[in-house]
Amino acid sequence: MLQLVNKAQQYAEKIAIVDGSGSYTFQQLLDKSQEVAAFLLQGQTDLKQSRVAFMVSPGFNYTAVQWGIWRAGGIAVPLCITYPFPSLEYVIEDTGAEFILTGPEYGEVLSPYKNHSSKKLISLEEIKATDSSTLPAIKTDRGAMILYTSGTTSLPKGVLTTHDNIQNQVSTLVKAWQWSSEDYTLGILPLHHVHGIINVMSCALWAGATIEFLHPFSASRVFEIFEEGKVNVFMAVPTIYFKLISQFESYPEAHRKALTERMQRFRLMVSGSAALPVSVMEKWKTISGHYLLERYGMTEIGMAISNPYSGERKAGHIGQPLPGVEVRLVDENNQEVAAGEPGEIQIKGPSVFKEYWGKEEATAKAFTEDGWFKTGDIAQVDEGYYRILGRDSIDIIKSGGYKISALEIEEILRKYPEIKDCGVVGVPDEEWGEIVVAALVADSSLDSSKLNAWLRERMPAYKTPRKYIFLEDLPRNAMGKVTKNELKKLF
Ligand code: MLC
Ligand code: AMP
Repeated sequence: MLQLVNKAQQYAEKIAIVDGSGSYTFQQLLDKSQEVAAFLLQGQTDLKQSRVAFMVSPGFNYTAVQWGIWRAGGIAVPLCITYPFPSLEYVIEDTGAEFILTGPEYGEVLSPYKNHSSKKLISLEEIKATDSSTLPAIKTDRGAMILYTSGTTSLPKGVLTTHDNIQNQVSTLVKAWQWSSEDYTLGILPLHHVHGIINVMSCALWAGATIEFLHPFSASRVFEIFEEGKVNVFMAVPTIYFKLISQFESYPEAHRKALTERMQRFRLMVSGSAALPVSVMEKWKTISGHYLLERYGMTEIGMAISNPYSGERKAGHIGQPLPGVEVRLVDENNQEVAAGEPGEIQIKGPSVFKEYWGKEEATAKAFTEDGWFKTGDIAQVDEGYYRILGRDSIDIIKSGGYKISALEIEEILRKYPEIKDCGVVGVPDEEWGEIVVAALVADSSLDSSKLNAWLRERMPAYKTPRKYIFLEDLPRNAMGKVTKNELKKLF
């Protein structure tokens, strides 16, 4: 990803980042990331792909730390800033991170790592300008980043991408969506997933554009920033568009009119990470004048399929393969399906990740023998435009744009003393896409608010079940396997 750093020199005096603490030029980003890199190296010549976990709020410091890790030769492992300790510990231990960098507000949650025998917990405040050491030359086939994704196994998997992978993911989008140094975007998405890191932050910086971070997300603040008149590119998940629509509808007419006029001047508005309901798309068109550009991607592949920047965008469709991305639809035997028939999306190309960190078997299972990555998403092509029909696993839930594993939640629920058995599913929800719900076989003494409090110490809010039902037994098939489709109907 070092091309990103090199490109920054071209825009040295331009504003790269705006956050709650001020505005920062590309030169300041280069200087601060150099400082972070020199501090991490401590006299070594290269971190040699050591994992560096970091828990930093979206903003200038986040980016400087990420670039600093890359420039020192490390692998960047961004931690979700809303995770409770057990979820952070899983990522830190699974990656074998040697360094953990933390913003001052996260020192407390990470304090169990203070004075650790093999991991260095470093507060950002400790990083001071050192006599800069020479930074290593880094081959772009080396590992750059590990992002965690939930899947069909109970434990999340670390997705390792190389600098080459990320460079391809970013440069493809910059070209396809015509990013330029004139652009100004708003960063509201979490920075431990590709949507926020690649599509918004890295594309903006690659093009020499400015990114303003807003954290935490607030629909009214988004509109206030829009009103300032600088933003011209905006990307979000469908849940955010839903929340913005509700906010917009609460304003008096004159305010709505002024906002609409402002948004009509934007260059581009994009939706992705989950299916965009046609109703949301249509309402947004009325409000903003924009026909949202919907695209499809995944942590393992970056963006793969997109509606066109110029040309017809089709509601309910994800578009066509991006340049450099090979896409095919196959049946259960990995045979390509006939035109118009549904099949699993499989992907090949330089954007596709290297491996699941430390999980050789899972990596092998994720690819066909001839090297196609199996997404697990089912689609069909209508008049040249791909349309998502569903997923091959009922255990994967998408809520608020986050991918959630039902199995992971069940495993944690089963550890609760009063729960004997459980089944977790996702049920459709207008705002969140799906919400997580759980059927419990439990002692009658179980108090669900106590259970919720217990869960919140073990998983972030977005994974916790929103509804419970209590059953004598879970519905099962003749083999004794829980029939999740039956379970869904019970909600
Ligand atoms: C939070 N809440 C939920 C929820 N998440 N309720 C139901 N389902 C969920 N999933 C509840 C909280 O408990 C809380 O209620 C209230 O909503 C506000 O919580 P919050 O955490 O403050 O939420 P908010 O900041 O409003 O978050 C909403 C959001 C967030 C949409 C901004 O979910 C988000 O940033 N989503 C984006 C995720 C993302 O970037 N995915 C991309 C993955 S990459 P209470 O009652 O407890 O106070 C990928 C590849 C690709 O998918 O193609 O891009
Ligand atoms: P993640 O693993 O969090 O990166 O999520 C990737 C998944 O999000 C994909 O496998 C799809 O199931 C889903 N997804 C992404 N974009 C879209 C979209 N535009 N429409 C429907 N699903 C999407």
